[in-house]
Amino acid sequence: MTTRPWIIASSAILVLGATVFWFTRDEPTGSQALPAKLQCELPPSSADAPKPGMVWIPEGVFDMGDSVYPEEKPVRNVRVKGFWMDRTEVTNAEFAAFVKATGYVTVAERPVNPQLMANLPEDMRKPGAVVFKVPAQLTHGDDPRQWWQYIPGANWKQPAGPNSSIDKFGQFPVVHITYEDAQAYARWKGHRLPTEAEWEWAARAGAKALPGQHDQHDQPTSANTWQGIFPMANASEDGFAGLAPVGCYAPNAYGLFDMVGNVWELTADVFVADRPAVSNSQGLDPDEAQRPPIFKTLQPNLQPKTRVIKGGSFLCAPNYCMRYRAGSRQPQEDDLAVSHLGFRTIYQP
Ligand SMILES: [Ca+2]
Ligand SMILES: [Ca+2]
Repeated sequence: MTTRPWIIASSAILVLGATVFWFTRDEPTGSQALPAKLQCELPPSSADAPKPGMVWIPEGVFDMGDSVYPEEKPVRNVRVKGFWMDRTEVTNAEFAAFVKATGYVTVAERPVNPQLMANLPEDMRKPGAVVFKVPAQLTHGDDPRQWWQYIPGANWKQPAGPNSSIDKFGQFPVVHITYEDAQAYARWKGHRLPTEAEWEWAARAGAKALPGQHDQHDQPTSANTWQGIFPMANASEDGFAGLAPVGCYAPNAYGLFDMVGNVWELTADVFVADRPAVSNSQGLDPDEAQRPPIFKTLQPNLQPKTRVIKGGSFLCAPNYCMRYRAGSRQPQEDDLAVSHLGFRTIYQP
């Protein structure tokens, strides 16, 4: 039984600062159109990969962090050891195989415990998830409740609610996955979630120093983001208004697809807004990638409430959420299922 400690989703969503859009049988725009593609062709998997679809991320040292939003600072020098990483976001087909093999039930499918959240609105006491919909109009400023809706019955199998389906979307990234769900999948695979440092190093793909000053022109041209004024005008110049199948855009230099854009990706790290610099006297922290995912300062029985998510989503636009970068980060409630969030795993022999 989940507790949903995110209080009336709106506050959580406000923190998210970005949002989701999803194809449904009854598309948010009223259209019945399917996405431009249902699958994109991936190159052959590397012959030396221990498991199909993973690529090697070599060890290295880099300047982690960025300077666009306060939570990305301070930039600091970090060392990461090598690991294998899923070259794509985990897909619906992959997650379905896990559920079929284990009978796993995701957090968004489980009953909510109303005793722990007495102030929850009635419909939020039903299992469900938060789904992005393009608002018909904006009448309440930038209140994100205008484009996010809690939909009872929404979950990974029916991402927009009971009238939606993933029947044709096996190669799309799975969404409405919480930290617990992602951990369960990773354990089943014999993998784990990346730390923030591992994820960011992999996304940089060997670029050790930060790029220069950021501005709106940094929006990537080969990634699934939002072109236009969020949340009303989406020009879809990248080919997709909503989610894209995995692997439709050029991979980075390590062979990783969609690290930036498409879905945000969960990491193992607890989100700390005022994280300390981790440099030692040599200017780097050799243990950054080896730190346990849960900070040692937490009380044994205190469950962390938020994790770091990385890379931005198809909802990130220049006017809202310029987080289509390796160094961007946001907090994500542990038991909040949302339609712009997925994950990928790593394997360290
Ligand atoms: Ca797009
Ligand atoms: Ca992504």
